[in-house]
Amino acid sequence: RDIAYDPPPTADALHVRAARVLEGNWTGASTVPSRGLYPHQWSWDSAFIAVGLRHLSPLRAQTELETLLAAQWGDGRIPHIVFNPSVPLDAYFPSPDFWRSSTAGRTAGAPRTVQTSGIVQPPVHALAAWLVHRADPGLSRARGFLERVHPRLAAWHRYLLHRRDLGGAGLASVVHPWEQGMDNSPCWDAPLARVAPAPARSFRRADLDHGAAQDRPTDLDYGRYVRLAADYRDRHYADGRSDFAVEDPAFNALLIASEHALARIAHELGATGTARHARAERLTGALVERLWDPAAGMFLCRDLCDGRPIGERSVSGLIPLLLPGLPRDITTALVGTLTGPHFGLGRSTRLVPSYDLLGEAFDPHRYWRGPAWFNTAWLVERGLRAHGERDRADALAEAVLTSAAGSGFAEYVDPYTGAACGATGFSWTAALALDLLH
Ligand code: 9WN
Repeated sequence: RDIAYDPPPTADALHVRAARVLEGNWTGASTVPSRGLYPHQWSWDSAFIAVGLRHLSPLRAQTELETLLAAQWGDGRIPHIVFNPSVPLDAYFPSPDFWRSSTAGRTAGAPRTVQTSGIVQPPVHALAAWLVHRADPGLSRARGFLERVHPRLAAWHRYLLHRRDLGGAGLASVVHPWEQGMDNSPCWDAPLARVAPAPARSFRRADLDHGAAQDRPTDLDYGRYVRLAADYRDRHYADGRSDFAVEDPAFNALLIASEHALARIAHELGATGTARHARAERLTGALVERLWDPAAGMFLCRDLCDGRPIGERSVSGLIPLLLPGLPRDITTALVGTLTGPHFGLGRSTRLVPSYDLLGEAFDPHRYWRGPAWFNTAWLVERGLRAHGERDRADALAEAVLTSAAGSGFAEYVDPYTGAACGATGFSWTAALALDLLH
């Protein structure tokens, strides 16, 4: 046997197992994050999933993104959930009858034929579309993939940069914790405290049928999520004043990374892309100006209701490391924070915890209040690599692979032990592990 042609057995096994997870979660036109807990299509999940799927089937990866983009609203927003009509209403809460997109969202241009939520999730899509194109440019060109997705991605960014510039400084704001994607992060505790929760008896949580209550957000969190979403729906999803409005570092860093990707897409389609790159640089300046905190050595969220920074350290504040145009002193400080006592990477933790190990609210098992997630690890890995931190990037990539395999592709893991939390067979965990294998 010529060992040069024989991949290492563990890598091979992981590849096959990850592919099996994605196969099992594929519905024919898109992938569910997890069969039990999340039986519909989620926006940023699909972007991460497409990044991994491109190694298995560039066609499926393109389809994943195109299915999501087909549910885009007339005002440009990409909804955070696209509902599968064949799934029973009580399988996930809030269901389509809560969001009522086709009626309450009519003035904002919600689609008529597909039911969606009315809020958004982080804009990873243009970055994903570019990576998917690069995996098989021949197929992409033959199918006109970029020609078709480009106008939709451009409208999505326009929506975020105009309708969601609630702070007036150029950055996009989120108006619900689900929009930022890290639902119960301690960053939201102070802004959410102002929101009167909807009564617990007015809704039924379906998530507790699948996930352990101690790993999930609390009932009080849910009461507030429901109140904010219902108020937004009752305003017909019009953007403007809101009881919850936050400028978040990860959300904006992903928008900037996607703006750079959109410039490359435009260039591939024959335009120069220069204006978009320039805008991405301007946004990077605004991100630093508004959200960088030199004393914390990381980016912090800004609460637009009182205009003040939120003094909680979340992994969100490390994700801007992804950006090529950050000043050197900032990237150095970010790496210091990542590997220092608050996040412990390479010392007490092997993956990046979602929240400050020393923070009062830290809980190694409760969702976004401490556990390590694979999408954030993948983003930080790219950031480390982009800034020349090769050894640290290699170690993090290796930790993603071993933790993904060892946890059965868990949704999230204990940041110290790597023990599985939440769902297993989770799509973005499998997809991003696959990406790091390549
Ligand atoms: C609400 C699907 C989504 C992820 C989010 C994660 C979780 C939903 C929920 O699951 O949120 O959108 O019901 O808890 O927090 O990041 O996109 O995987």
